[in-house]
Amino acid sequence: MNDQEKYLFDLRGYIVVKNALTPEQVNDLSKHLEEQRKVPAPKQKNKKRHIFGSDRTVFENEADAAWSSPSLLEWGGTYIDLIDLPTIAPYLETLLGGGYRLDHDYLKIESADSKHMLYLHGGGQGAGGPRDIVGPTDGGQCFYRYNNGKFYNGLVAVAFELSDVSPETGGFACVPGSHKMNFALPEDWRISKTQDEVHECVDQVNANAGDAIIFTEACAHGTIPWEGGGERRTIFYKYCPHAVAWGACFYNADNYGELTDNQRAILAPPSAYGSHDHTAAIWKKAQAEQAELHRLRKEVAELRALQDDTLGSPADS
Ligand SMILES: O=C(O)CCC(=O)C(=O)O
Repeated sequence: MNDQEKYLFDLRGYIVVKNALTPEQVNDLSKHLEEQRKVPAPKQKNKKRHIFGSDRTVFENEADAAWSSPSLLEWGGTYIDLIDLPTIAPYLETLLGGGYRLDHDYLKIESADSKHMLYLHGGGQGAGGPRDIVGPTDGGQCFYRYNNGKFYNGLVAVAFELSDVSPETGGFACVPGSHKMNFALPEDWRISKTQDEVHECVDQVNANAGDAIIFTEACAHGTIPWEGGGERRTIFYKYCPHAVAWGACFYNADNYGELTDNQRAILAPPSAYGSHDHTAAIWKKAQAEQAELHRLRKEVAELRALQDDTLGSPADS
């Protein structure tokens, strides 16, 4: 992160990294997304899905594990590479310090039928006000400061764009500089149902396919209401310092195939000690216990099926 980028991030609360992804990576991410869009959500049959990923854990099936909610990482390919992307990692290291962790991920599709309004949220030091999404529960996790030559952020989002977004259509929005605000966001500026209603203090930030917008959650931000044709498809990977957790679930690094040591460390649950040996040993045990639970559940299901075959199911009698 060069001095100009540091200046802009401190000034506005976000920067745009051009061409963070190669065209091949954008294609691979899009291909996996288009495959997943054909699969309806279990509880929303026939409804088009606009959101995927592990943000706000919701159990979709009775057997879902309590530790790791459904995540984009299960889609594999470039979704795994995004955990520790060489074009993004130096920014995260500067903004969050060493040992940072991936807290949650999601993917959002904006189009004429997604009907998202702008809902400004975030805002440092509780400046989002009492009606902010995290306002009433902000225990200090939504922080931003720069001290003694170091950045401190409670949550840093990396928004990877998969489509070009034309300036008048929609996209990421924020109140630049609000990560350092000391006054609550005026309530009647928070929600805009149309672009005409968006207050002039809000910046609309456009980026093309392959670009990444890096922003601090402490900056009041949201999504400009979509007006026009086409689609915006954006992947969000959100990172915390190693001692901080935002989501209610953690990643189980055993669930996503072969990972590098660095990727595994970034998926670790929170701890003041980072990926220190004694913390790693605790999570290793928890992962082994989760694997054992899955094995036992599978065994019980197989025994039940065998019993039904041997005795006949109640429907056969
Ligand atoms: O659409 C966007 O880029 C903003 C998303 C957002 O508000 C969030 O991730 O909290």
